Parts: sequence; C-alpha cells; structure tokens
Amino acid sequence: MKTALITGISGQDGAYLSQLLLQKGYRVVGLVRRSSNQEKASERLRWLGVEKDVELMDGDLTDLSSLIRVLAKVQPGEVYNLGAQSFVALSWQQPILTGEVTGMGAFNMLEAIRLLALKSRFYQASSSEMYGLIQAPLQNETTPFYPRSPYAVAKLAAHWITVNYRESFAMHASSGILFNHESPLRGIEFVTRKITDGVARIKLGLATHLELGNLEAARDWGHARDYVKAMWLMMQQESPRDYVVATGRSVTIRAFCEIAFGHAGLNYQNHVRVNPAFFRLAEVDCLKGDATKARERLGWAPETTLEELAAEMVEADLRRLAQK
Ligand code: NDP
Ligand code: GDR
Repeated sequence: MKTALITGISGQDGAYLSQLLLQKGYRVVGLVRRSSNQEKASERLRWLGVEKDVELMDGDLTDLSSLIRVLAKVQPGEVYNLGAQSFVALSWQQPILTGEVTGMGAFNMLEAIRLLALKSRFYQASSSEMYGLIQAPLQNETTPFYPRSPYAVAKLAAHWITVNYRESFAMHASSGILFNHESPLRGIEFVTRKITDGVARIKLGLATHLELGNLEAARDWGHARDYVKAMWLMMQQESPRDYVVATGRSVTIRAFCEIAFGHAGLNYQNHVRVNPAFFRLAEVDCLKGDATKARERLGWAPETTLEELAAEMVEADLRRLAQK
C-alpha cells in the first residue's frame, strides 16, 4: 500500500487530494496545526466524506523538528506540500509569517526529507501568482517570473528550492505551477467563493448587495477536483519535472459575476458594488496558462467548464445557507 503525507490537508486542495488518493488505495496521512477547534481541521474532509479515512498528525511547516518526527514515523512514498498562508491580500499584512510558512516551509520539508535520507517523492504547490506582472500573454514553464506580492515572492523561493534540491540531491521533486482553482470548498475570502456566497445570500433575501474590489482583473479558473489529479500524475512520472496546470481560458471577475449571478436568475449589475478597500497594493491583472506540457506528458486535461464550476459553487452555497 502506498503512503502519502499531505501538508495543508485541512485546506481545499488537501481535501480533494485526500479523496483522490483514498480512491486509489493509498494510506493518507495529513499534517495539521494545533487548533483550539479541532473540528475545523476536518470540516472539508467531512464534506467529502473522507474524514474517518485519513490519519491526522500534529505538526507545523515552521517547526522543522515536527516535520522530522512525522516523516520518520510515516515514511511516506509521496509528500504533497500544500500547506501555506495562501491568501495573497493578507500577505501584505503578514509578510514575514507568509515568508516563513509559504516560503521557508518548503525549505524545511525538503531538508527534513534529505536529513532522514528518505526516498519520498516531493510535490510543491507552486502558483501562477509567480508570473505576476506577466512577461508573455500566455504563461508556460519557460515564461519568466515577476512576483507582485509577498505571497508570490515566498512561493517563488519555494519553487526554486524545489528545483534546486532536484538538481543538487537528485530528489524526485516536482513543482506544479497551478493556476487558480476553485470549488465549493474554496475559502470564503477568495473572490469566486465570496461571489457565490453573495449570490446565495441575495437570492435567499439575506443580503441586497455584495462589495468587491477590482472587477477587471482576469484569472484562468479551473476546478480543484481536476487539478489534484495533475498533482498525482506528476508524482507517478519516472522523472520529476515542473508543469503548468491551467484551462487556457481567462475571464474577468466581472464576467465571473455575470455567470454566477446569472445562474441564480439575478443581474450582477443590480447587486455588486466596488469598494476600493478590496483593491490590491500591486495587482496581477491577467493570468492565462498554457498547459500543453501537462497535456502531452501527463495526459492531463481539465474536465469542468467555468460555467459548471460556478453553478456547482452557487448551488452548494444555496444549500449551505438554507440548512442554516
Ligand atoms: P488553503 O488556504 O485552502 O489551505 C492551506 C492549508 O495550509 C491549510 O490546510 C492550512 O491549515 C495549512 N497551513 C497554513 N499554515 C500552516 C503551517 N504553518 N503549517 C502547516 N500547515 C499550514 O489553500 P488551497 O488548498 O487553495 O491551496 C493549496 C496550496 O496550493 C497552497 O500552498 C496554495 O498556496 C497553493 N495554490 C493554490 C491555488 C488555488 O487556486 N487554490 C493555485 C496555486 C497554488 P489551517 O486549516 O490550519 O489553516
Ligand atoms: P488570487 O485569488 O489572488 O488570484 O490567489 P483571489 O480570489 O483572492 O483574487 C483573484 C482576483 O480577484 C480580485 N478581486 C478580489 N479578490 C478578493 N479576494 N476579494 C475581493 O473582494 C475581490 N475583488 C476583486 C483580486 O484583486 C484578484 O485580482 C489565489 C490563491 O488561491 C493563491 O493561493 C493562489 O496561488 C492563486 O490563486 C493562483
């Protein structure tokens, strides 16, 4: 039986990846931070019905000793490093913490694997945010990076240390440069979920409007369920490599509003207000990924359209609020 260790198992991707690996017969162990509310750590796993099938172990990406302890005990064949302070806007308010978790966390995990001389394969959750001020209209694995936030700078450090450990120590370390991916399990602070939650509130008469920031930024959005499949495929390859994972379709926040409000029979123009408080200090205006390499080498392709994704999210938020 294969064993996988997932950092960030309580997050959106951690939940979908756990589900996928369990379906494939893996033993799944997750690293979780100590919290005063342990119920919270399992909320997403519970949503997917896999809470009882994973093992959770205490640890923190900023605490090398905890990583060594967990790795030595679990001896995983695959390590998926998904843990991060992942909210870009917060990274200007907590840049040092973001650097320590999102950046140094990857250094710690790689170093722990190396010190223990484990043969574990390593996956790093790299991000399209690293392209930032884009240097090409369509971004692929060879496009130069230009990070625009403390989060993106930290991700870039984590990305390059993954490349470096692969080249220096012949580790099976791969980086997935994933473009935005969403789902009903997306954190409420991210724009798609904020919108679908807002749509549901307005539809149910719990609110009349929704405040957003820059409506003209454009993102290449896919479904998290599809994207975790690419992570797993990378780890099954004989040679470790870096891959862009994206849909190749980029739409504005405004267009996403139109789709999500439209799904509930609403016109976003009657409900969305722009509040400059939600603008970024340095914006990433437009991201659009070219996943040709993932398609050709991994046989990966997105399976969910943006319209299907938005509909699934709106429906889930309607159900959640109705239950409350
Ligand atoms: P989430 O924000 O939903 O999850 C982040 C996870 O990291 C949570 O489980 C969180 O735990 C954990 N975490 C935070 N700090 C620490 C720490 N100090 N030690 C250990 N774990 C910690 O992110 P997603 O699931 O959306 O994303 C997964 C990864 O992929 C992240 O690294 C993100 O930056 C990256 N990424 C995401 C993309 C996306 O569109 N979703 C695109 C590209 C990259 P807790 O529950 O305790 O807070
Ligand atoms: P992003 O996601 O920064 O791309 O990072 P987010 O959904 O936060 O922002 C996307 C775009 O929407 C604009 N925007 C708003 N954003 C938020 N959060 N709230 C608003 O009210 C709002 N109004 C407009 C933003 O300015 C931005 O342009 C996500 C995270 O998952 C990262 O961890 C990951 O690395 C990248 O995706 C790829």
